[in-house]
Amino acid sequence: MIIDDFMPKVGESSIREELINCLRGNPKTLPSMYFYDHHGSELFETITKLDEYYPPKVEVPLLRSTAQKLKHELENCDLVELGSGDCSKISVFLDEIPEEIRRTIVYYPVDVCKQAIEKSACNLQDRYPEMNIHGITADFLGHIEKIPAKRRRFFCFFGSTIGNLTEEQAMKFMTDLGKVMNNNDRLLLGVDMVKDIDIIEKAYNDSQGITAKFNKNILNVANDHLMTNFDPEEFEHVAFFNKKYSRIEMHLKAKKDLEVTSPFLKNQIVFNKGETIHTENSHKYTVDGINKMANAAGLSVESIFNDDKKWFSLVEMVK
Ligand code: AVJ
Repeated sequence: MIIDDFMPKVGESSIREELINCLRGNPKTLPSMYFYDHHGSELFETITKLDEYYPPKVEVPLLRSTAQKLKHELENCDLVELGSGDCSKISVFLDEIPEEIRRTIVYYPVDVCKQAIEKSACNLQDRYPEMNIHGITADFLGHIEKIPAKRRRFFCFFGSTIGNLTEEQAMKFMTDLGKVMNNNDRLLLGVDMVKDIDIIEKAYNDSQGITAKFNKNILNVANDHLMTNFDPEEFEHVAFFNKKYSRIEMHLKAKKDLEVTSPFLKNQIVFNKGETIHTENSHKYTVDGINKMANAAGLSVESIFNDDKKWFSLVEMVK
């Protein structure tokens, strides 16, 4: 098992600059990629087990049935999973693949969280001793070219992580991915579909407050990088469906007037009571939107695999 690390480290100025720019913006933002430090990745794992957070409940059975249908496409492939997280999704998928086929696969989990890659690659190696694993810690938006291209590749991008990107970012991501893909490379893309707004909003406002903790934890991550003095408890978790953009937005709302300082900043960051930091978008798609993304990437949609209610789609695209 190999792990390559391409992520910038805590203390690197590129991260500080990005975060400072975001917090100086109007409106203030923080990139959702920064949710996933060690603690944030664990909180997200807890979210995936909540009753209200429906996406994994729908996606997991869909992964099983889809793997059954696509297993022969995986023979002698490099299986590249973008945003592999705890690798729970790919194990559902791989469980359906016969051992003789798994033996011919090299699995490349790609994730921003080094701890997640290390832990999950080890677990996976125990579960599938016959399979080769090569972990990569990278931000797949910036480092897509770091992914080896020696053999035919089967890209997986599950969990509707693509939903975190704005339409413009998603188009750029798909275009970049389309460019690095070779003929006959495949992509299996998980997207959360538009549905009843109540159901969507409940998924991001769970009754146990885990999503609130997850949202607020991004302030601890900012504190780690910027040595700021954010107190997460001085902010309120806000999540709602924005119809215009067909997305859930998560924000952190200042409960009172606040000033935040950092040794890397000349001036404080000032918050008026009620002011928010926009921390995440989670887009919900239509079939139309899916086709637009495929077109942007120069890929053709082979199949769209759905659950009965059409809450979630696994989209198979081929170059
Ligand atoms: C991991 C990006 C798919 O957008 O639903 C869960 C992250 N945010 N609850 C999502 C998340 C709040 C999740 N993704």
